[in-house]
Amino acid sequence: MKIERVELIVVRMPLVSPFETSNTRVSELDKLLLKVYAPEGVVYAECTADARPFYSYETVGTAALILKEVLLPEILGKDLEGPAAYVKMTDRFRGHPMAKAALENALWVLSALEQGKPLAALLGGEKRSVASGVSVGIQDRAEDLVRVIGAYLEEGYRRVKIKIKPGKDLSIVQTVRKTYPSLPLMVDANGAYRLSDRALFEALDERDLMMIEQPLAPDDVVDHAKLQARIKTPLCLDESIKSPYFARVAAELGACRIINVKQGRVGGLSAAKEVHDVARANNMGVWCGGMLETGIGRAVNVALASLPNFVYPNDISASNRYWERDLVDPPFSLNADGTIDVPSGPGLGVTVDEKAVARVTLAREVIRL
Ligand code: OSB
Ligand code: MG
Repeated sequence: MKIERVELIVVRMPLVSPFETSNTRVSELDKLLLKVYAPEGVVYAECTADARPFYSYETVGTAALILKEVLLPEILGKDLEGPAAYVKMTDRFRGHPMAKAALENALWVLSALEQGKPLAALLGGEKRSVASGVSVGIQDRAEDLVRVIGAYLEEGYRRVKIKIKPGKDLSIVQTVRKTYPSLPLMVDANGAYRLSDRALFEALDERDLMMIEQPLAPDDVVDHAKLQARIKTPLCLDESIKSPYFARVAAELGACRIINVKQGRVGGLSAAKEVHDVARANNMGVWCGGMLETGIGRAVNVALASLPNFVYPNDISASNRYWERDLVDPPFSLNADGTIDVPSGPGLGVTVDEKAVARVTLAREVIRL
């Protein structure tokens, strides 16, 4: 395959409701999309970076810059064998996993088109549908949270993840548990605590949670191991697992028992597959995390989650949980059994709705040789 040119498109998507985590609250999201032109076809990819560096240091701006000045000049106009060759060529550039991943996504989709296969099949996916959970942001009042969760449960979601932060943690979990005693429930702190907060986690340990996601800061891998040794509830790492190497570190230190896999965070689908494999070799199950993607990124996540060691419900919800109008046709919908179908058509398996993209486009730049 040979990439002839790439359009970098910045879109601004209003969320159906604001989303609050321990470090920010957003009501609209800027996303960087890539429209990639090759002889095999024109494909889209989505970068998982946000407008501002709350989740990771990357932003829409840094990703666009790295793509334009570093990654695209490396491959434009060259004969490329596929994603593996791209990974090899760009491995020597340090950092910027989300920028790297976005372009690698496009190459995977092009390879899938070339071979006439769905992306899931090319990745080694086996499932025809993936279990869907929902990630619920911090709400102003506990009653709001209970009501929001109730509505999602009626739709059929298989598990609920609630965001927590200091001051909105144990009491919130207790309130939710009182209303929904047997709900598959987990919490995500996005790194808001320190090991010195261990009393909180010992209390949460009695609340029958499926797992506690990223309680401590991204760099605190050793402290996660100390915390995991003190509680029976599995820890799940998200931000800390920056690459397949950190999956190994976490396994060897006992820093978690479950990994949230996000292809953007670990530097692409090849690395995400490696994390999946390292976890399996260490008897850890994984699930697919989300970055409030549009349907373009969601299609990639669904394909990834079809791999066999994705054994927990994923942060892959239906399009209408995020957007009034998604960017793909058909949008992703929730089946009655709380699953989402893995697209079976070649490539991404969904069509990008270019009119919908045009309506939310803020900026567009063509990069060519
Ligand atoms: O920590 O998993 C996270 C969204 C943005 C940034 C970080 C996270 C999240 C979510 C949302 O939890 C998951 C989704 O896309 O549904
Ligand atoms: Mg998380």
